Amino acid sequence: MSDLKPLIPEITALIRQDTSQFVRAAGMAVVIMAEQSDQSVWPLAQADSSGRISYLTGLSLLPDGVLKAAFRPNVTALAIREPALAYPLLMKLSRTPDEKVQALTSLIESLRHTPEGRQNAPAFVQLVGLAKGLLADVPAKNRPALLTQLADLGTLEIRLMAVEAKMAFDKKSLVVPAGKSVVLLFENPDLMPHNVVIVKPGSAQRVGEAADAMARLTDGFERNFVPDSPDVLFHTPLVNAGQRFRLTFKAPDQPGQYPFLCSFPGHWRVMQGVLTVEKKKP
Ligand SMILES: [Cu+2]
Repeated sequence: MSDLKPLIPEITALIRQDTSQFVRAAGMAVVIMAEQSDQSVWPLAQADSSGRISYLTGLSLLPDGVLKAAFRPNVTALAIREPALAYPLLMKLSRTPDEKVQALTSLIESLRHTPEGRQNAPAFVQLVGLAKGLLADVPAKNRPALLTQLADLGTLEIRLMAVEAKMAFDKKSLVVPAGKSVVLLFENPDLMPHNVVIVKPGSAQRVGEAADAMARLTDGFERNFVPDSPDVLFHTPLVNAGQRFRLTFKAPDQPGQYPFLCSFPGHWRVMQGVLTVEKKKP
């Protein structure tokens, strides 16, 4: 490798001039191998997007080994600006399962912190796909939690529980921004079944009474005691003792006070609360 050393100035000049990404990347790989270090090319990697891309591509061309793994901190540093290239490389440079989990977790974290307005952009969607692909590289025991985080990207998770032997929800009030994707995780540790029915503003009593009337129907239970009514916006099925249900919905665009109630006949009179839909922040 030391035979390459005299060529380094020439190759470095070539990297600076050549507009072909691949030639620049290959040049960087050669220089890194010759120097057993990235000291000459790291400044180029910090200069601009093209430099970052060439550097990351150059690293990926290096034969696997200790040398390559040494650049993990630099790849981490570039990950925010070049996630599509950096994260797969970071996974390859990770030598332990923990490092792999850490790399994928930080990718998912950065996706979670992407402003909502940019979450429909093709680059974002592509990164979500990339993250799903990288799941195969982490230990199986870590996958379910990471997959849930990925599935919930861009969504707000709120939790609601039935209170044991109290005929009540643990919260009287829930707040979500208008138009937001929401996951309502409803847990029922009580001994009897309950559900959550979110209704139009001012319609709690109307829906509650219609639900009570379903007690006389032979199929009321199968229908979860949820009235067939335009007042009902979103609902879980009846959730049995010790069970939980994830209700996914898009919050109404119209801000307001949306009652939520358990529509099991009789329950709604005490078992209810209000979902406040807040005006979206500009
Ligand atoms: Cu109930």
